[in-house]
Amino acid sequence: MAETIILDCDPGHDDAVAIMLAHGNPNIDLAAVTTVAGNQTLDKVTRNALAVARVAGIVGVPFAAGADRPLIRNVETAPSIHGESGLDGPNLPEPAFTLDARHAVDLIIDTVMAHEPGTVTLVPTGALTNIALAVRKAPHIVERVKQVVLMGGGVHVGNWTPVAEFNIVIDPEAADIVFRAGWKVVMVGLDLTHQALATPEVEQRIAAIGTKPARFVGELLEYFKQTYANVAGFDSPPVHDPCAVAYVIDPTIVRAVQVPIVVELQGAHTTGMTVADFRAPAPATCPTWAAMELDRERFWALVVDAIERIGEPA
Ligand SMILES: [Ca+2]
Repeated sequence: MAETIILDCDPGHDDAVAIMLAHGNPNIDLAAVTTVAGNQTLDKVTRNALAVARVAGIVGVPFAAGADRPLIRNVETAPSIHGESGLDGPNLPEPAFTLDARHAVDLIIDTVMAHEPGTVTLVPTGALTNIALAVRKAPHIVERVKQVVLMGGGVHVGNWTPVAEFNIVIDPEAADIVFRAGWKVVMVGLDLTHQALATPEVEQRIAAIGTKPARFVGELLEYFKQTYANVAGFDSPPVHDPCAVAYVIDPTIVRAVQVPIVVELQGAHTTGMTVADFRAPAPATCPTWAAMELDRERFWALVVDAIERIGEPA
């Protein structure tokens, strides 16, 4: 049985790989792709999502644009990591189809309600603005969604500030709504995604596939490698977002621990921190989980397999 997901993203180099993993893996039914301002402006990340769809040969999946800014705060983008386009590196093809007419929030709600209860997983890999707005507009989706598997946050490390991760800190109020909604939330944060490094060996395996989509991913990773080296001193870039998709495909690839998590909204130095309480075992009713450890080999095998299955579209 394939797992049905809605991918809410801000492509974004690692988002592009997440889209390809979701599309290429036979155990994922990609029901919708929605976009949110984050790595770049909404117009840019939406255009990028459609470009990736063309490269990967995605047809028949609705794509919709969502929030162009956080709930309260000003727009903050990440050109230092993702470039001026949000997806610098490869040539981006013109979109092959047009956006769904609905706002992303409505597409998310409609898609959840059109499926059986407990069958749709939300996979946000950007700011949580659209998901928070969906919770406010249609609170009944909370009990209908199977789980939220999000890339964001972290327990022991930040990236945009010393203690906060980009997706959370650019819209912490939205993250707070999502973490406190009551549904199961799996936080695939930096503790885990910093283990998903696109090493030279990984780059070689992707290059060896030899298709256009593989070359596209290779060019993305090459650009991402340079910016991560310049900005953060990484030898190889962490490919965050597909880790959340991989968890949905096979949860045994990720070791996740049940732990209460809250989002800091007031701190002078800690706004956007995801505060995990490890003082005692989590109560059985605790809805939040933190991903801690990645089976690197099986993760990259999934990514390589998905790109191989996509074949030669574009
Ligand atoms: Ca992202």
